[in-house]
Amino acid sequence: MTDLPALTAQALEQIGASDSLPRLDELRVHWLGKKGVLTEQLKMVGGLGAAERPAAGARINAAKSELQSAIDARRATLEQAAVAQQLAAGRIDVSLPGRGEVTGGLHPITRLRLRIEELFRNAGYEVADGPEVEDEFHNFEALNIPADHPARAMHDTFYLDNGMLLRTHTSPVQVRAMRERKPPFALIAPGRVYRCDSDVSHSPMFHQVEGLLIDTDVSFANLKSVLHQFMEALFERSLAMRLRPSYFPFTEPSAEVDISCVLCGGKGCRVCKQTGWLEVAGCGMVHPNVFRACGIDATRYSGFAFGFGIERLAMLRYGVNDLRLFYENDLRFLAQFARG
Ligand code: 2NM
Repeated sequence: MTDLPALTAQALEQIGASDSLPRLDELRVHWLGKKGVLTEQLKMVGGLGAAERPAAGARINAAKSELQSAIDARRATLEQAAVAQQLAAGRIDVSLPGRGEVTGGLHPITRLRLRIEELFRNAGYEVADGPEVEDEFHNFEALNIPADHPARAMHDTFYLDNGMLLRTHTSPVQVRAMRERKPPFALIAPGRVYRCDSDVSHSPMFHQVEGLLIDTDVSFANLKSVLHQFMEALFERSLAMRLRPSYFPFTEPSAEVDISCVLCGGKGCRVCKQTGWLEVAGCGMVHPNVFRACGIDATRYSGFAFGFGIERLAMLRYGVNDLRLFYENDLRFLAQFARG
């Protein structure tokens, strides 16, 4: 028989030096497997004399269990090391600085709308809204624009299959307010409006703010004063303002509102086409026919109304020279309005 202590010592050394679980399993098969070294030794015991057999068998079995214990211990060590390595690989250093989050921002049109709403709220106006899908009565009829009126064609209306339409202005919000409330009241109606019109300076959808104030003894001078104060508050500077006679079916008299050019101060530039003036709104005294359609006593009450486009004012306020930038949602453009 081979020198059992020497074999055992060799096996223990190999087991202690094994550096992986597959390698350890190879060793187990080699030493303890069905055809392993110690199993072969055990088979040879049968060839010994009867006196030697029990002691020889016992020695080999003791050696086998010593190797099995060594393998089990080594396996535990290797498995622990593997877990430790996995944990180390997945370790997160919580003391590292974060990646930082990019904060979003409000769209410039939204920002300007909120500012306009704030200015009018501070002046005692309510902010009202209403449906964008409207009927002919609220968008036209009640506003003194009958079916055969040329102003209907002027409005380039989007009609829907069910006889409804996309509102061409936010005036239907004021119509609903007049029919639901009792004067005196003052409100603005900001929102999206739609016109079948599209080129470099017209979008089929744009944003409007319209205002309406009704009380006894409301005058054209009141209208001019409110608009002038609003324009100066919006642009944060002294401005000249003038009213030019105009025509709207829903107001009489009606006027266009010009302010002195905010880019050149009135000297004349490309934006104001060398006139020194910018047209920024339309306005007028509510037409008696509108009052009648909305159930308001035109002999007792008078009111003024005005309307302007938010995009136009945003272009002037933020120095944007192309309307389309507001609709493309290019982050390089939008990010410039993210804060402040
Ligand atoms: C404008 C110009 C002039 C206007 C009139 C009304 C209503 F419903 F009260 F009659 N709302 N808005 C109005 C008047 C709008 O926009 C250029």
